This record gives sequence, C-alpha cells and structure tokens, in this order.
Amino acid sequence: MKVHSADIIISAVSKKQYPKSSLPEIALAGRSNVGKSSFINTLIDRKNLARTSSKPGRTQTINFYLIEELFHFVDLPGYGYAKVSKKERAKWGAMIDEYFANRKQLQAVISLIDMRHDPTEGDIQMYDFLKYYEFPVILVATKADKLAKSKKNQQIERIKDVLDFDENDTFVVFSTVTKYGKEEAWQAIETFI
Ligand SMILES: Nc1nc2c(ncn2[C@@H]2O[C@H](COP(=O)(O)OP(=O)(O)OP(=O)(O)O)[C@@H](O)[C@H]2O)c(=O)[nH]1
Ligand SMILES: [Mg+2]
Repeated sequence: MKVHSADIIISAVSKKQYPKSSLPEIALAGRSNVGKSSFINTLIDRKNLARTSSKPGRTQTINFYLIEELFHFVDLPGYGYAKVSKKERAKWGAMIDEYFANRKQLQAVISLIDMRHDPTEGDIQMYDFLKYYEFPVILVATKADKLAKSKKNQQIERIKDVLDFDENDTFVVFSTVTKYGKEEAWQAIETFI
C-alpha cells in the first residue's frame, strides 16, 4: 500500500480516550525497543510519525494512527523493560488488558520479535495470550539486517520452535534498515482491513 495520509489521532491511557470510530485496527505488540514504532514508520514511508528511541520504554501510551482514512495502527507500549517499577509494570498490564478486552475493531495483532535472539519469556507469554484469545497474528521477525545471511533460516526455525508457532499465522522477516519484508507485511495487513 502506498500511504498518502497518516496522522496520530490520540495517545490514550484509558478506553475513554480511544477513538470513537469503527474503522478496523491492527495492533503492534512487542518487547520494549524491538522496533514497533520503526515498523510503522517504515510501512508508511515516514521518518518519525511514530516516535522512536534508542532508549527503551519510550512509548508508554496506546498510540492510535489513522492510515489513509481506512484503518488504525495501534502502537502498544512495549513489555519486558527491566528498569520499570512493579507499579509501572502493573499499569502496563492493565492498559494492555483493557485494550484487548474491549476493542471489537481489532482485526489482527502484529507481534514483533528481535530476530537476532531467541524469543524472550515475555515474547512467549504474548504469543500464548494472543493464541488463547484467538487473535490472528502476523509475526514480524525484525532487525534482520543485523543477522548474517547464513544464520537467518536457522533462526527462523528456532523462533517458530520456541513459540510453538501456528502455521496458520503469517511469519514475516523484516528490517527497517533495508526495508526487507515491507511488501509482505503490507500484503498480510491488507487481508485484515
Ligand atoms: N538495525 C535495525 N535497527 C532497528 C530496526 N528496527 C528498529 N531499530 C532500532 O531499534 C531501536 C528501537 O526502535 P523503536 O521503533 O523505538 O522500538 P519500539 O518497539 O517502538 O520501542 P518502545 O516504544 O520503547 O516500546 C531504535 O534505535 C531503532 O532505530 C531494524 O529493523 N534494524
Ligand atoms: Mg515505540
């Protein structure tokens, strides 16, 4: 998809603030710093609409982006950042639960995983959660540019194995640096909007 219009609608902390719109939503979940915001920017050809940071934990609100007046990307706060307090972690959990429990517009979840490493405990929990509630998942294995070509296939198999990946879900190898996987990601998203 070639995107001409993309705007941030709101940074929400509770459901009262979610957009009053019935447009389909595609949410992005993943560890803090995995590249959720960068993924959005790459797909819509913008440098910095979704704020990115080398400091983990930057996105601590649920950010709704309206794309082509057609659907919303919903950038969820990242999990697994060590330097947050117990209280903040609980707040994160409540915010995410509130979103997943209430949002009928949600069509699919893009779950991002850092391709260089095995899935973390948080990655496994997130995937299990999404499968349990039967949300369609687009698994995006990102930072592919940082992995030697010879290691890629091996690591794809490893990630699928650790997650007990459901082959009905889509698996996309991706990089914001080379834009590898961009078309494939769009194709997967377009089946849900
Ligand atoms: N080499 C490489 N770096 C990437 C890629 N994707 C993201 N990054 C970098 O990873 C860092 C974190 O990216 P963000 O997009 O801010 O990550 P996020 O998941 O939105 O992080 P939070 O908002 O903190 O949850 C930034 O320095 C990005 O430039 C990629 O595909 N390749
Ligand atoms: Mg972010």
